[in-house]
Amino acid sequence: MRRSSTVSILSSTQTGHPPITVTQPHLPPLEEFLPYLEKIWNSKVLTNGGPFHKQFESALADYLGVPHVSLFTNATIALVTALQALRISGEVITTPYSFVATAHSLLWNGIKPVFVDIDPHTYNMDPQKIEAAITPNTTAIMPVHCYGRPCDTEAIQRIADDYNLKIIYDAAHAFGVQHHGQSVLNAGDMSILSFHATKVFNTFEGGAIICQDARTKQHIDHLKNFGFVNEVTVVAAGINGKMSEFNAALGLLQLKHMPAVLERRAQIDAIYRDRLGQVDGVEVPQWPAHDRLNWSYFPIRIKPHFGLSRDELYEELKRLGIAGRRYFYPLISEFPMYRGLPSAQMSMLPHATEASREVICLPQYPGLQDADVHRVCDSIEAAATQVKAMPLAA
Ligand code: T4K
Repeated sequence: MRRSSTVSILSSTQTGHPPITVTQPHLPPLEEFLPYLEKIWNSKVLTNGGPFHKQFESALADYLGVPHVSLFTNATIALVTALQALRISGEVITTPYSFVATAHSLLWNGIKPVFVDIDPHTYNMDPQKIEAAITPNTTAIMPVHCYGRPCDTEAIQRIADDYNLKIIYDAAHAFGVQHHGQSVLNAGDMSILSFHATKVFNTFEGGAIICQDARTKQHIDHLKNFGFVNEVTVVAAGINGKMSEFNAALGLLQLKHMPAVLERRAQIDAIYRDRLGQVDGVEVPQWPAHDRLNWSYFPIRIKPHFGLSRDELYEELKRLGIAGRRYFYPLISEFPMYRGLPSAQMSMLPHATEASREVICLPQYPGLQDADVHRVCDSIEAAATQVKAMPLAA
């Protein structure tokens, strides 16, 4: 039985607190970046594989523990290019519980996405659902390490080996994540990172493809530069996916700040977990103990006995000046360009559908103060307490 109305608490202007956004980019002190800018201004090398691009590529490979990195202008163009590099066609098995760029990269290559359901606890593609979705047209699997939590890479690799399929991981959320002691970015044939402003590690806009051999990297590097090999030779119908010197210089500097950024994110995660783990009807994420995570998101699940629906809580927090985000609602499979696909039917995707109706990601970024985190927790607790004190509707 439902309560008679939703709670109505004070708005953020009434509470006198500044609004809290779901995320905020980490930026190094401006004075630390100025010497990098001076070098760019003096050299006038702005793009096309300049010195910062080279340095950042190599520093990033070391930092991440991967053999080869190709920098890109963003993750979406990197996903599109990775599919080109591996000459993927036909059908690709993927998840509906992600940002639209995952599936859009398939459509941009004329590939048919085939959605399979997620594991309700990890939010990642359920490997047990993959085999049944394979047809003679299947050429690859595109899983997502959702919220930075590693997929079951071993199970996915076994299936790919059995059916001779490629694996391209959308690792947009998985910067720096380690699975069983090594970079999760080394799983599969390629992994794609995003350095967008809203990500754990940002270069304003940016992205990268991680691959395992030098020849493949060279091919990717040709593809991201229109297919040019030299001044007069074009070997493929490539695209312009290059990262500029500005973004590469910023990335180089941002790497130095990553230990502090990750430490702060872990602290915020611990406060949320401690406080909200006690709230009836709220499920906090159970991160795997054997993996090193990046605490990129804090997704909580609002169960029916919380008293408010996820959307009611989302609106209530918004009124209080706290921006949670419903990543990932709607599902990719609900958008008009996908919903006609047989694999997009909700009855085939019960766990993804339920998660998209119950999950809200709470503010999580290194600039968030402890008091802000407690304010978010207080607001969630107060909403639950107040709604439970209300009379039941007849
Ligand atoms: N694959 C996956 C699994 C992805 O999640 C993404 C991107 C991609 C691929 C594609 O990567 P890129 O091609 O973008 O490299 C954001 C991002 O735009 C998007 O990059 C991200 N996933 C997605 C999950 O989230 P919104 O709609 O949340 O962005 P927005 O503009 O509403 O920003 C959220 C909050 O962040 C703002 O309220 C304030 C703060 N913010 C944002 C920006 C852009 C800032 O403080 N400064 C900023 O510059 O999409």
